[in-house]
Amino acid sequence: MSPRVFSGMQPTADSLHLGNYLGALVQWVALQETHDTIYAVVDLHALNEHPEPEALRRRTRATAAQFLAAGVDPARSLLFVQSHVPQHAELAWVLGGFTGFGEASRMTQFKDKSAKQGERGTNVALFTYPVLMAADILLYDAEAVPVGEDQRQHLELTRDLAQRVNASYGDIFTVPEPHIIKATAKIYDLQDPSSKMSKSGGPGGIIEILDEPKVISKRIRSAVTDAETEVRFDERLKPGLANLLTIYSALSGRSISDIEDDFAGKGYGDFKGALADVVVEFLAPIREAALGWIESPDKLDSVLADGAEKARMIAQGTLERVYDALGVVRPAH
Ligand code: ATP
Ligand code: LTN
Repeated sequence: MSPRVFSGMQPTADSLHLGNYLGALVQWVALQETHDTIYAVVDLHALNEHPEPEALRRRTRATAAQFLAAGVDPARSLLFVQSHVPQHAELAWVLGGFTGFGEASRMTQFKDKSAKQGERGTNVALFTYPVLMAADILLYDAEAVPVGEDQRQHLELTRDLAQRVNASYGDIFTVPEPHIIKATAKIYDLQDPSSKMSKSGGPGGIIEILDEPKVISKRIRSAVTDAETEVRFDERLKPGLANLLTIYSALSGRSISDIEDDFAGKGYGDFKGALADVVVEFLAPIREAALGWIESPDKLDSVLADGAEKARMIAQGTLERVYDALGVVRPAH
């Protein structure tokens, strides 16, 4: 059997953005060639924000639709919705018993979000979020987890938990490795190139997969750059432009230095115009395919149900291994 991969994304927006796509989804698709791949829409993770029920339903399907449209192939990958496999929540409970309070308190994503939301807006699910993420990964014995740079610390915690359980109870879990591709591990906000492109950022700073072409062009043309005119990759001095060059290179498959050569002697206006064309052309078929899936919810739900059925089998096997090792008595039948 090929080595296993697991990854997930939350259904927290109607559309994924270029950061989600380039940071993770491109790798999800590529890894299908070499790995046994399992991907989930992690809806339980999204519940701590109390989304509108209708929005959560719509976004859960739209997120799966975009995975499929981007090239996740249900004939080669298991694709499912996290809550359809109840073992995720069960294993998360068990792992919670192995997670230090201080350890969880040190997660930067928790620190950032709880600082923003204040004590009253911070719930326990936000705190235990990385433990559920560890359960997602460990249930499938994943060896590699394709994610963006912002998830590195959560993966470190996952590894620590796996090693801790293994040290006490024998060889229970596979210890996963992060699969993070340096060039595209962190795509930045177009309006604020010091923060990552994020669903929770300002609308002007993100490019969504489902955006209309004219919106995409406008966002790229108004992206923040610098006072110079030379198209040159310099992350420190020209972070806005460097981010645009990263996107250009990733979507066109051309090297940064080739692109710099093309625009030698030309200004940022020409460069942004060409980049807008590259992005629009690249995303158009993905958008169309995603809309097709969104318009066929029965077909989509059936793909997700198939995935969940197979995922449950694997997840139950792992959970039984864990319960047996810990001394939890299993039902006789
Ligand atoms: P966002 O910040 O966009 O709301 P999120 O943190 O809620 O994202 P998910 O939707 O659960 O994340 O998963 C997103 C995936 O995309 C993760 O693998 C994450 O590392 C990756 N990702 C998110 N933003 C970026 C970015 N700006 N650059 C690269 N990868 C990213
Ligand atoms: N926490 C991740 C989403 C996520 C995930 C996972 C990623 C939940 N479970 C398991 C990889 C593997 C995020 O990007 N916010």
